[in-house]
Formats: sequence, C-alpha cells, structure tokens
Amino acid sequence: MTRLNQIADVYYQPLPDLLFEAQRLHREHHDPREVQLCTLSSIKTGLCPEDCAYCSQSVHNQTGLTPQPLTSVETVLVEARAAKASGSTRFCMGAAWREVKDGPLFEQVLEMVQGVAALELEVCCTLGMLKPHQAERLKAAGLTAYNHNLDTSPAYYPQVITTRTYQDRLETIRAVSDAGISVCCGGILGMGESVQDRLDLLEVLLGLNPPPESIPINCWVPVAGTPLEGTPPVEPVELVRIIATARILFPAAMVRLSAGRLQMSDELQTLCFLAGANSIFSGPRLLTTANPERSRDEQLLGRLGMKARANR
Ligand code: SAM
Ligand code: DTB
Ligand code: SF4
Repeated sequence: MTRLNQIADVYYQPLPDLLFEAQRLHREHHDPREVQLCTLSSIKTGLCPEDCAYCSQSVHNQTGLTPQPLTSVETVLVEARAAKASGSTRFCMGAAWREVKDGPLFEQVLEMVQGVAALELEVCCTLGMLKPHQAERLKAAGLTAYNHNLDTSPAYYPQVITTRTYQDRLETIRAVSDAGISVCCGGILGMGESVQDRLDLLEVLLGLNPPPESIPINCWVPVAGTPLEGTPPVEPVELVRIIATARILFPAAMVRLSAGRLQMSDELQTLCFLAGANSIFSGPRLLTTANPERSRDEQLLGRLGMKARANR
C-alpha cells in the first residue's frame, strides 16, 4: 500500500474510530484540556506583488484594503506585551512580502524578533521566501518558528498562485529547518479543492524532513474582491476529519485551528478540539480579517472545562 492509501484509510474511517485514534494519540503527547493561544500582528500590510487568489493583501485583488508600511519596533513590542498579558504564549508577525530582502527593513524585523523573544514569548514570523543566510540571522535574533504554508496540494496549487512555485516554498522551508528554526507549515481549506487535494497536502507535509512541529489548518476567510469570492465554505465534518487525520499523522505537532473560526459554531470548534486541535489565534483580528472576540473564546473554553496553556 502506498503512503497515500494509508492517509486516505485514516481519513475515511468511521468518525467514531477516527476520533478515538486521534484522541488516544493526542493524550499521549499533549494535555487535551489545554490550547495554546497565539496572537497575530500584521507588521506590513497590503501591496503584495504575489497573486495568491485567497488573499486580501495581493495587488492583483481589488479588496479595498488600506496598505500599511512596516510597523515600528516599539509599536510591535507594545502589541506583544499586551498579547502576553492577555494569555498568549506565541506572537506571530506577518508581512505582505513576496520575499525577505536584505537591508534596513529586514534589520528592523530582526530587532522586533529580539524584542519579542526578550519578553519570553515564542516568536514566529511569516515574511515570504527566505534565503539560508536570512534564516540564520532570524535564528540568531531568537526566532522560535517560521510560518510558510504550502497552502494546498501540488496539483491544485497552480489554480491558486502563479507567481511562485511549490518548489520555491519547499526551498524556504528547507532553509528554515537547516537554520534550526521550527517549521510552521500547513494550508487552507475551502478554496474549491477536493478532499484528495487536502490529503495530498498532508502527504507532502509528512514527507518533510523533519516533519513540521506546527501545522496551521486555516479555513478560507472570505474576502470580497478576490477570485475565490463565492467559494462555498468547508463542510464541517470534513474539517473535523482533516484535523483528526493531521493529529494522527503528526502526533507530537501543534495542530492549529487557525483562520476561519469566526465563521464556525462553538460546537464545530469543540469537535475540532476533540479531534486534536490544540491552538487558536486569540484576539479580534487575524492579519486583515476578523477573529472571535477574546471573551467569546474564554467563555467557550470555560464551558468545555479547558484552559489556555501557561507559558513554559
Ligand atoms: N506574505 C507571506 C507569505 O504568504 O508567505 C506571509 C503572510 S500570508 C498572509 C500567510 C498565510 O496566511 C498564507 O500562506 C495563507 O496560508 C494564509 N492566508 C492568507 N489569507 C487567508 C485567508 N483569507 N483565509 C485563510 N488563510 C489565509
Ligand atoms: C497561518 O497559517 N494563518 C495565519 C498565519 N499563518 C500568518 C494567517 C491567517 C490570515 C487570515 C487572513 C487575514 O486576516 O488576512
Ligand atoms: Fe502576499 Fe502572502 Fe498574501 Fe500571498 S498570502 S498575496 S504572499 S501576503
């Protein structure tokens, strides 16, 4: 049997069996009562030259977004302190860049990384493509993890992005792991892809060496003015199945229920936690779109007898 058949066999099990297996592995590696809270900050917003069909920040999409140049170090550190005070243990900075360019802007990001690391928060960046020497500098500045998503399967990818290749992404991920930085790599569901595309993405992730320690599962957040406008949302049980399958394939990883929670019911999010998701973005904004209010998340976790993971 090929590995892909095995992944499909996991995914298509009767849901009770799939959830039982996911929970068994989840409990072996994690405390099932805890979720990690992460805060996102958009440090450079909009005017991105890439043509990602899902994104509010691409110059190719008429989304009405107000662009913002690189934020000051002090502003970001104020946000990071507030994130820590509100219970986040990971702070993720995102820039609408195709790639990192050496120079003053990169130096400013390195200062941000140093400043956030000094607050004893996990520090994550997502800045587009990276070269090995840039990954090494981020590592030296104290970066914990670098987020660079493969987004979808190799086959569906060209329907979504044409300005950089799957191979480009794999090379950035290589540079990140070679520098000793933890890889955060996942994808987006709900872009019109098939279940097979989602399983193919999981297969590529499984083939990474080392496998990612952090797997964000985003549901596409609808953005008017993008080519994906009008795409139907992910079928809820399919989302739960993907999370459980990711938990089984990557038992030690953080499986993050990332973008798209505002569009989910409390019950669906609960099922995702039971399937092995153990991290959420906290606070009312993602990068450019809305996320549930903190109070709603606190209330939900409280009702479930779950709690935010303390700083380690
Ligand atoms: N520009 C950098 C890059 O793409 O590598 C970093 C920022 S980019 C916004 C980070 C990730 O956010 C993308 O790879 C994509 O997976 C996710 N993303 C962007 N827009 C989204 C949306 N509308 N819904 C869900 N996920 C989205
Ligand atoms: C990831 O996988 N999800 C986050 C983070 N990595 C950078 C981004 C979600 C962005 C959602 C759309 C927006 O707010 O612009
Ligand atoms: Fe640019 Fe990243 Fe948005 Fe693609 S996902 S358009 S690279 S900001």
